[in-house]
Amino acid sequence: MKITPMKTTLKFSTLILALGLSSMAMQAYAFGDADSMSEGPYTQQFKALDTDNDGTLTYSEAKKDKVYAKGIRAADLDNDKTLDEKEYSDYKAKVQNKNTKRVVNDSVITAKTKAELLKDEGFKSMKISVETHQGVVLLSGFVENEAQIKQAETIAGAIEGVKSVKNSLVVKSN
Ligand SMILES: [Ca+2]
Ligand SMILES: [Ca+2]
Repeated sequence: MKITPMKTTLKFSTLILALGLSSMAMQAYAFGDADSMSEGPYTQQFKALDTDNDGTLTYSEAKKDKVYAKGIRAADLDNDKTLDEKEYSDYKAKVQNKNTKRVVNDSVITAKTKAELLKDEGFKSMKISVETHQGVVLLSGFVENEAQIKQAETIAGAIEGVKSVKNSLVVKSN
């Protein structure tokens, strides 16, 4: 007869303990969720733009980020006039990849142009500076004669990815 109430008390306190633990676990989960679990690389930026905090960006919200001022229709894949976080971050990643590629291409163009110029005996002793920005190659420095100026420009213009050549080469005056 004495055992039953003890058991009940034990069960009751176990239940309280279990409830306490599970609510602590839920709180920990909730904190974890807010801090890191759903965070992508663009989550903070997305939240900053979402001024009414409804989880989507209207065109006017998104356009505060200049990346979307031009490309908003391309970003809005389901064409519902708002960007959800996935649409936002996919487009952002795409644009940033493109930018990274462009920078790589510029340095590849510079390296290839220098290599091609060095293959030519006439340019080996010249100090020709090559710079590339967004596919535009700038040649500068001193060469021996007018023909070399043209030749360097032709060589640079033939490199893959070159949009145009700005030729600032000059003939040595001595
Ligand atoms: Ca919004
Ligand atoms: Ca959309």
